[in-house]
Amino acid sequence: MVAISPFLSEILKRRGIIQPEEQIRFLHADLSYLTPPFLIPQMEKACLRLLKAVERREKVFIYGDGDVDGLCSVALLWRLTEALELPCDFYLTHRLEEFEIAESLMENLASEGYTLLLVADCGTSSWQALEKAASLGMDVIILDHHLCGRADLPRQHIYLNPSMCDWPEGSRNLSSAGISFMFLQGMEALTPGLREKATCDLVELAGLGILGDGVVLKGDNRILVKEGLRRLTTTRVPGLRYFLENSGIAGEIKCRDVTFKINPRLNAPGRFGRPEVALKILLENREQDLPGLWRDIEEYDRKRSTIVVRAMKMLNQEPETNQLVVMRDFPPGLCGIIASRLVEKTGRPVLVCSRTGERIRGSGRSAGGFDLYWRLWKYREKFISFGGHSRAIGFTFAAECLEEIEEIWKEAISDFQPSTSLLVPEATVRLKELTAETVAELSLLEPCGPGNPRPLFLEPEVTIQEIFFKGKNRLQFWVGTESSYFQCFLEKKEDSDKIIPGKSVGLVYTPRISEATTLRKLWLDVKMVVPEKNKYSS
Ligand SMILES: [Mn+2]
Repeated sequence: MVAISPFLSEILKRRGIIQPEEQIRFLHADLSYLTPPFLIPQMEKACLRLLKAVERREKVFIYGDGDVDGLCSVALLWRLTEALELPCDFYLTHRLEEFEIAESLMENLASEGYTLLLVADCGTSSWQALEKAASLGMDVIILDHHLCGRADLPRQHIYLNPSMCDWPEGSRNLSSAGISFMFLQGMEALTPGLREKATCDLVELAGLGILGDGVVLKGDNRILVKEGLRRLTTTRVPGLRYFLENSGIAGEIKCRDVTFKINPRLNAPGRFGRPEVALKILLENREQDLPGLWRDIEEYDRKRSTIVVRAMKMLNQEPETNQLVVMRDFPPGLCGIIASRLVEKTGRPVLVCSRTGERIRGSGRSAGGFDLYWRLWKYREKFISFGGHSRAIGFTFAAECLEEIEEIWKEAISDFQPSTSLLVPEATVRLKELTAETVAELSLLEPCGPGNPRPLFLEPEVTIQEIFFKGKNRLQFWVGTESSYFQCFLEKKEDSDKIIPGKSVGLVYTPRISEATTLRKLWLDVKMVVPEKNKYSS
């Protein structure tokens, strides 16, 4: 195993990864370091139940959410049932129309002879449907990470949900696609020959789902994303291969390729109530059908992009008010995107809604450590539907309740303190201490994301040499130390007038190695310009 430099070791220690063996494990973990599936509560029971279905040739139904995490979960479960040769069908929830699983669906499924349901990325809060299923003699395995809020869920079902009981440390933040992958691993351990049917090769689907939900990239999540990205380049999922070839992704695949190029496209059809289009491309094995599916996805994605750009333009002209936005007849599936954009802009929790007739549907996104779900949970009776988790919620309420909801929201966010923690550098690192080797080694921290951020350092005093590019949103300049020069990128418009050649400033920055040329050059992504040392500390 490669030794870790003192520089990187210090970074890990500050992040709470202290022992040398812990550090090596963190940096070099592969699938063999995942939590063993049967340490997860109820996992063995869930696997044995599915095995029983195989023995009895039961009809199995898969029900899942239509976002990337849900789609990837369903794709994993579908390929599993296929490999097990189980008769199976699926349904994706159209989040425009329904929030909870309909009780009537349970009746239909029972009358069609289904005896086992696999529910992914939803279902924990659908207690009425779960009770109905139990009363009809159907078993349900729920693979979900959403919060429950009830202690009296029907006991005959199997709940694979880290928010409901004590899961091993590394597995606690798994999204549903991660939980589904663990389920596959469990099934493989109990089913001779299953691994050879290539179900274990689907870690890339787990990785996409985890990135789609923005859960913390620690423990099993980080391992699944890291391995998923690595294996994506050689994926055996034909639709994903087609995706990569057509979305301009080449070379080593990074989190941002998934976050900006793959996942938005997979999410797009679902935002207009057609998530099955995206699922089809993940399940399709016939190469000749892929171009048509891809064209459909691209069309939904363009439509999404046009509507979002137009809405943001409109909202940017409005004065910032109480962070509750109501638009008329806006596609409800796009409210979440608008909310996320507003959170990025304002740093505050936001609710974005669409009013159609007498109903208002919407999505909320949180900021800082604000627990959106629990803050509004006590008012859930005011909503027709309400669900989600600490960082994101979805809801519907009657238009006549708008004023009341506005009051509730105002009250809920009244003590919110916007956090600036994103821009607090984790250490002072002088530019003269940086070498291409140490910066290259930082890439071992990847994949970075929530819970495992890219390193952010402070250079307290450096002289600006020259500005060499000034664009609308971007400024590029040189800074110099006694021994070397660094090329800097600044993306924060407000800071651009602080960049004056000859002036000394402090920089909050993330170093990286240039990927554009074969020459290994050190670049700095400058996140903030601060007054130089003396003025900064006074
Ligand atoms: Mn999810």
